[in-house]
Amino acid sequence: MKRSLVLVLAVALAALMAMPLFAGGSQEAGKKSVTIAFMPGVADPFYYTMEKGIRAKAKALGVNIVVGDYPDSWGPEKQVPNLQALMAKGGIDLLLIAPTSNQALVAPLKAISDKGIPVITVDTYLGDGDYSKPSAYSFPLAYIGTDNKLGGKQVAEHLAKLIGEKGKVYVVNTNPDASSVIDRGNGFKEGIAEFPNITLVGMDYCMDNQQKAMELTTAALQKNPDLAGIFGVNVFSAQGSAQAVKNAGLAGAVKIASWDATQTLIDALKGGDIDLVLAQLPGQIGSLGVDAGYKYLTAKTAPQKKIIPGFQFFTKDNVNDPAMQQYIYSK
Ligand code: T6T
Repeated sequence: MKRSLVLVLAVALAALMAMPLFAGGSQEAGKKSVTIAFMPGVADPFYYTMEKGIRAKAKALGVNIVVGDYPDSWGPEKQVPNLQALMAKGGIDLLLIAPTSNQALVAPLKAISDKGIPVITVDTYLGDGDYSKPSAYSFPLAYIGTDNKLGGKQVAEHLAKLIGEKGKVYVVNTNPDASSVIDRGNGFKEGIAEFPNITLVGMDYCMDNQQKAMELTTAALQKNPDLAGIFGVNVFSAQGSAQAVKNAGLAGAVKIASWDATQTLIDALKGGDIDLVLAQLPGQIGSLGVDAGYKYLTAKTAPQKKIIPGFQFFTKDNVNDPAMQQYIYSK
């Protein structure tokens, strides 16, 4: 080979090495820089903890993260404008979102997906959550979240034991179109149906408002003075129902099963005001979301359509165990 040709090749190679794809910096050689957006459902400790998991995984992988403004109440009317403001920032390669309605978020998310930005739903899903069959809502790459139906069923079994497998129970749900809480309610109904001496006297919707949850529970207690147990399906419904039971002077007498391991609910469990807390794994859900998104963007590896992390139960017997403390949501 002529010396001049060798020189040209050497210069070309040096130029190639200087290109961003091959550059060192914060990215490992050969890895593309990607940006993943996160749109939470509402401002609460569950999603704050999920964001922590997202950020930790992103740091490990060298992924950029942008987070939408946390809606101050639950529902598409608050979430969709925040989502649109988030996407308007531009430069987003993939979206992680907890849709606050299994119907109303289909069109806004389809529009994002159609623009070439893949969507993964975390915590909640669209439609019936089966993204593997053709449908108007099957475009997300995956659903990553708790098996809420299984959790609801197990909560029913725990609550049944707590009330001696007999008496009246009542459920404070949040919204009739959010997949997570629909499944919790259905799982609970299924679980409680296994106990012939237990009657489910009602399931009401507080629209994820703690004050409303308190009022609904107060009314249920007035209607059913012999109520034996209550299931509060998430942070605000459980905190509101615990407040109502306490105000009625029935703390400890009416058993309360709750969902979501906020510090407030853990303290209520320690104080004897409630009896059971189901802890989801929001940090893990977030971390798995980033991992799946990153692999899809950088290696075109499609994630499984459903990725289901587990959950844990806090009871008065294990609430102080050192090994359980990691499951308490942060902030
Ligand atoms: O229970 C979580 C979440 O799983 C649900 O979808 C909505 O409510 C929470 O964020 C708790 O407030």
